[in-house]
Amino acid sequence: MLTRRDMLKLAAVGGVAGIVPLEQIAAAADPVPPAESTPFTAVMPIPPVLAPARDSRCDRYDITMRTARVEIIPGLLSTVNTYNGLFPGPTIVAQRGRAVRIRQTNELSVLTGVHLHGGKVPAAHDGHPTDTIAPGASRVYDYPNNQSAAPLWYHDHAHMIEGDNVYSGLSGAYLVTDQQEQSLPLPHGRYDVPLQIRDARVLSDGTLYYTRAQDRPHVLVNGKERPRFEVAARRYRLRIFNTSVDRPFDLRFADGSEFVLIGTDGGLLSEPVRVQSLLLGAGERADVVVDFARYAVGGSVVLVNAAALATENADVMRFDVVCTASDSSKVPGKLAAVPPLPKATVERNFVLAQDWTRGALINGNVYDPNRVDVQTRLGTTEIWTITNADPAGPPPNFHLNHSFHTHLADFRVLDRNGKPPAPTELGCKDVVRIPPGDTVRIAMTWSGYTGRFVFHCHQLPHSEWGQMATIEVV
Ligand SMILES: [Cu+2]
Repeated sequence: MLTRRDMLKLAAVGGVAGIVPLEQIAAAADPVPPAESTPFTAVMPIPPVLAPARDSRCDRYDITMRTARVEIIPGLLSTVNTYNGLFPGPTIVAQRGRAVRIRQTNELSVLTGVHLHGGKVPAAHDGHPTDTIAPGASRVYDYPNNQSAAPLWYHDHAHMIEGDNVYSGLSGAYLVTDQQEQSLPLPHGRYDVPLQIRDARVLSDGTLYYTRAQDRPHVLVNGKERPRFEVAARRYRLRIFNTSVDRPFDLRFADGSEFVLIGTDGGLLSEPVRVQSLLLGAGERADVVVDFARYAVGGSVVLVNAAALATENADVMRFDVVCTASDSSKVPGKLAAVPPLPKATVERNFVLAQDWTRGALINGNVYDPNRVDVQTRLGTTEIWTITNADPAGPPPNFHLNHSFHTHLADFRVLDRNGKPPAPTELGCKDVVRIPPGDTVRIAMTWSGYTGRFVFHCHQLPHSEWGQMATIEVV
């Protein structure tokens, strides 16, 4: 079987322009059919929180990237790439202001590199695409955690194979917490649950197969296909991560019931917002509180994806209400201070486009790690106007979207096509969806560290295909 990785190797000789875009690789012709979906059979696991070795200066972790055989679909074993043998990787909980030092050892046969997504991290520790870990090697990443409580995640970022590597399993949650968050009466402990949602194509022989989104019929939550999760009839905090390499999810409860959005990529909102849906592009996160007390014990509710294709099963997972429990949690009317940004002094325009012969482009260019595309001075506040220049198309059209991500700096979404942003785009963000024809304005302050950082499309087949650029902060 010629895999995507084989094609990348073949194409690498010709440089990025020679890469076959993922969209042009159909899985349908593959002789091994996908495994049957088994909704609500597997029990959703919660990735374990890794225990650090603590010293006076930091929390230390050792993580090994290695292959593992895991049961994504009941009864089938899939070989995946992992952090510490876990799919997804172990969760790291970091305290604001207390540094974390992670030694990452690569026991895989591919180049890797680890980016702390949403982290304000010095350039040398940001997991720059060319700053990779060779098979057999290891390196240390230092994360200062001088930032507010937020649902970050760590994932692979090795140049031109980040999509393959993340798809194969190299991602995990990294939750920054702080005293302000801990002072709120939100659900916590066992009632604070991460949901890392992605799609996949698992073949009937167990192979986790990398292909375009429309050929990925399986939906995984915390590494299990369309699982079920037992809850008590009370409030839960759910940290939802779209860890798909390029598929948006429009998440709703099948009964249309409301839930409360309390935070986005970069942390808590100033005030909670009642919503009935969450449209999350690849890489986006949402922090929500759901009250399962509305259901009787013995009842259940399915979380569905309204952005599924008409030919796909829209089910994501099922919550089974199995008992009652006391509940002193609540969602306060004021969550966090989200101060306005300083007045912007620089404005820039970025046009995203796809060219089947050249690649996925930012302002007409494919990524060149040796080129500085934008330079700014430390502390500058900027407004970026980002346009998806390509026309809309009929489904399956996942590949026509973009998911714009900045390293180092969080941003605020100012407007989308001149209109106020949706609730899921309030607060501090680091990824924003840019569907065909849309123009989105964002504002950010380039503070914290000097050096070269990337910004890119978080539809990783696009960033692999060149949709990435460099900002140098001086
Ligand atoms: Cu893109």
